[in-house]
Amino acid sequence: MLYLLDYGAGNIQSLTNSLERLGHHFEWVRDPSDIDKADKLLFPGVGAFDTAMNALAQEGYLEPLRAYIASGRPYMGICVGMQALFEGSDESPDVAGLGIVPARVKRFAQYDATHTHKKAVPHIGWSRVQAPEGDDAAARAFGLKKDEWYYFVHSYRAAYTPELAPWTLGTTQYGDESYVSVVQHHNVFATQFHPEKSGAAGLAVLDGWLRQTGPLASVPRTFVPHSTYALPTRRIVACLDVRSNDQGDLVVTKGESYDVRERSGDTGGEVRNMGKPVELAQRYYAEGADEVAFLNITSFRNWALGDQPMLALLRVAAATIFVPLTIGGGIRDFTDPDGTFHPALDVAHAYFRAGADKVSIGSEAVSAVERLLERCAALGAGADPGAAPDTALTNDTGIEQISHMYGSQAVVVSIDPKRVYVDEGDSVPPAHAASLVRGVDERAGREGQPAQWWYACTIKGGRETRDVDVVQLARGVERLGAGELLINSIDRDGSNAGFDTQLIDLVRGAVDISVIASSGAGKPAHFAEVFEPRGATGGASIEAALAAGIFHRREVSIGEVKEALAQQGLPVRQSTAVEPVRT
Ligand code: 1PR
Repeated sequence: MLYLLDYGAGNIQSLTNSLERLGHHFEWVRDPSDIDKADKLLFPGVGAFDTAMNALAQEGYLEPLRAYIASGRPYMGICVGMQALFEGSDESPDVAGLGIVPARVKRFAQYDATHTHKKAVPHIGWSRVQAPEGDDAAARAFGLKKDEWYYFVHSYRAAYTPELAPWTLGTTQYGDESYVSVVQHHNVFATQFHPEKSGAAGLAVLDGWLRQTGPLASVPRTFVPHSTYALPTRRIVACLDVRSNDQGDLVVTKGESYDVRERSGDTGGEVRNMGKPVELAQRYYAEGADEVAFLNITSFRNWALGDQPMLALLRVAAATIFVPLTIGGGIRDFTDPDGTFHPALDVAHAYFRAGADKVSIGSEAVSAVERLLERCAALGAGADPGAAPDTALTNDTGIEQISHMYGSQAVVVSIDPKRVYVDEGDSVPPAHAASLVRGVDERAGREGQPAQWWYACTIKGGRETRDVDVVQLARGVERLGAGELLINSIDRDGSNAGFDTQLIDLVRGAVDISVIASSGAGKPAHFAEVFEPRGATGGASIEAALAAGIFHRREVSIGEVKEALAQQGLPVRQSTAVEPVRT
């Protein structure tokens, strides 16, 4: 019998969905004594290292887990479930790991050894796994393929060293760092990547491990250093803006500058209906989307958890889509009319339990940075929330609480900026000078003229503009613990005119975390353009680009976008893997 170890944090729904899809039955470990009943044990760790290890200790699982592994029965760990095998992690220096693999896990470096290339940390994306020389047979036995891409989300890694060679079945390169991405030694198998989120290629790995019936012939593994510089693929995200239409049905809609009502014709005035959310998302998964995002665009009106159809939609989508799912809208603290307080963490928790891998926070992030700026001012710390002192962090925001519980990679902040033009005679508010750019005017009647503007952040789907600029917001939420930024543009939304590269470059240059460009994609060349590293960003590229309208209207396919990027020499995920047949 296969047992799953759930310590109560993190999204394990995706994994259970994968196992069900593959037809493998499992039981939950509910008590330390269950561990001894297992013939196979799977530990899908998600979140922070200390959260996982402390939970294992508190529940009394540590010793039974060590005894289980020592007994020679098969163990598979995923992500933190792999890192738990090590002696410890710099993520929580005072917390010990299981001590089975003789090394420590350390944080990725932001720069390469020569300090010329900068990479985002966390590492979020699809990368390859290389099997050690001469050990291809073992890799194949576990369903691993060297020309496939697997989905990673982590800030900490075990560096690939000669001491770890006997433990290493796969290595992955992030920038100039080569790390252990698959551990395999006797009965222990573990992946740093998420097989349950790696499409058909990942399901093949899960299935491969589950189908192992005995120990593999052991091949001596020698250390082969890697010297290439490699980044993950550029990700293409399909986005579905979801809301109820005037008939009360949940539909995918699409706006122009956030106005989602039809402007003319028989349906003039109605909410634009682009299709059914789950069906569209399944189509994008089949067409090769690297990620799917659902944004509940009217949830600012009510409490998100009052919106049960959104949760139902997410559950159904997660049961059939095996790439990362992000859900946004309404993730904020809320007080019921009866006075009951619900923290944003509760909303996130419900979304993770329903199958989300990341949550996206919009309006609440602006309020969080406004409060951070107030605390910085009170402490005399200036107007850059990215440089806020520790004493300004009070752990009372959803961003901080969710990222502590689930890891920063699970927290995306969705920014809805709007250009504020600074015409001759006007001056830029000094606090927003960092977000000032110069370029050509796009306002009706002034197109093409030289202009300057800054980017103000908005809330409630662009309905209210706040006195926080995009650089302050980006740096503030990074300081609070967000792992990724989704940069929309109200000016470009639905325009097909291309991404606002000045906006994207501004943000890329201001933060070290992963950046997703959004709004305005009209043709494949727009993606190639936004991924181009430019001087303004210190030579760094962004990690992902998102589109909605062109995909919904079938004007451009995800395959065409990836083809254009591949022609440009950029790595993209083009999988040939076939889902394993259900048993
Ligand atoms: O503020 O935490 O409740 O989150 C609300 C979320 O809903 C935010 O992420 C916000 O961006 C989003 N949202 C709110 N109103 C709208 C609207 O359109 N009326 N959608 C909205 C934002 C932007 C993208 C869009 C891209 C690409 N939509 O989702 O898909 O612009 O479009 P394109 O490729 O067609 O140009 P909270």
